[in-house]
Amino acid sequence: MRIPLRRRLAATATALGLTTLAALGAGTAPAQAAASDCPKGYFCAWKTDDATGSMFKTTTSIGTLGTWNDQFRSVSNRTDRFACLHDDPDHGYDGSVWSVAPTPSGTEWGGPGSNSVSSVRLVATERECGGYEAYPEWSANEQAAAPAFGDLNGDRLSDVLTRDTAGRLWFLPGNGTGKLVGSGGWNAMNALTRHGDFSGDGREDVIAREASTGKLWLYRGSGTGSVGSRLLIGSGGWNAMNHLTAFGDLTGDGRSDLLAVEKSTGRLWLYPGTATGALGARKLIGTGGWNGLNALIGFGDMTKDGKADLLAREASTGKLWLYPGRTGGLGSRVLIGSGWGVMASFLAVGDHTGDGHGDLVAVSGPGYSSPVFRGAGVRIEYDGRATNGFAAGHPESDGWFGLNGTF
Ligand SMILES: [Ca+2]
Ligand SMILES: [Ca+2]
Ligand SMILES: [Ca+2]
Ligand SMILES: [Ca+2]
Repeated sequence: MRIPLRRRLAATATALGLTTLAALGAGTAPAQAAASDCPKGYFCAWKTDDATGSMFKTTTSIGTLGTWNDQFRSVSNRTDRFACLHDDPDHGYDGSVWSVAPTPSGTEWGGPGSNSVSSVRLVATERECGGYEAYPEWSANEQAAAPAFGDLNGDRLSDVLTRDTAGRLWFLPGNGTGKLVGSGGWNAMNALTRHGDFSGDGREDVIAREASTGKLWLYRGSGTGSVGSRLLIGSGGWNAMNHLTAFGDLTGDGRSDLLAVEKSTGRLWLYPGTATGALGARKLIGTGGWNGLNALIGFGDMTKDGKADLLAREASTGKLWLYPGRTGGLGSRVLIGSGWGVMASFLAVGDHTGDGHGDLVAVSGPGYSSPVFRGAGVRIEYDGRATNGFAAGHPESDGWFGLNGTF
């Protein structure tokens, strides 16, 4: 239960609504017998190692603990949020911070056992215990040379959408901030993809697969980074597919199309977008072997022929391949580079550097190492070249950990 945070950012503590000492006193319960006495919805702590005796409890963040300062030895978190236990008062970051995962329906308990906790903060995601926002920082370098791919709000700056572990959706316009565009429930989706316009209004849209039903939903982009009402575009069966990839227009009708790999056969299917926003009859564009590729990236036009292209990573080799778009299908693949196996995910960000070439962002997995950063959660930018492929990557941030999908 004692979880040291991997990363901590000094001097960025965000003071939330802190309760007063008086409220703390009101939350202090009389002597209790067991950890199970911690009520659902509360964070509780005890001065003993076995969760017995006098019990502290709270449903809100608390900046100073009064008589409970430096007293916590065992804790139970029956809220639905992470409890951040700060050695500093007022949720400071000079000392250690522990995060305790939510176990709202359980009676698990454990402890810092440190007699060092001086303030408690309840937050939606573990990242926030470390002083980070729930979303990662995203900076769009330059306006794209042309209105393009990767831009949800039409300002020619590449945007990112990210889902946090609490199931919220954030729009990152590229100035380091995040705007909440989905207040919850997105964890019901087990695939998220965007790129290109499916609804026919010229704005980028989001496609999501509902895990429990295998239904496919189109969330129409509003043009401001948020998504509007959803439209059912697949009535079921989509859990049989892998690597759902909103791609851009492959059929040549100006509407974005969807690619997906059939898990049972390794076939690659093209689902054409139509005038109604629904998907047309699917077309086989890859006869097999696509299960050997463990990342598909709808990249936009790398080859500069006006047709969207696909990048795909080969699982066994870590090689990245370019599959150039042809009208209605894909051409022969071209090797882009090796060593990509260490990356956890990819993000096509359009022309992020303003030179007319599409760029790629990768987020590292645990095996990553560079002179600047190492480990999982490093954002690495790869600038597109005039010819196919990318310049050497440059790591930009190590704050892309503990997320739940960026796309
Ligand atoms: Ca934008
Ligand atoms: Ca649209
Ligand atoms: Ca199309
Ligand atoms: Ca192309």
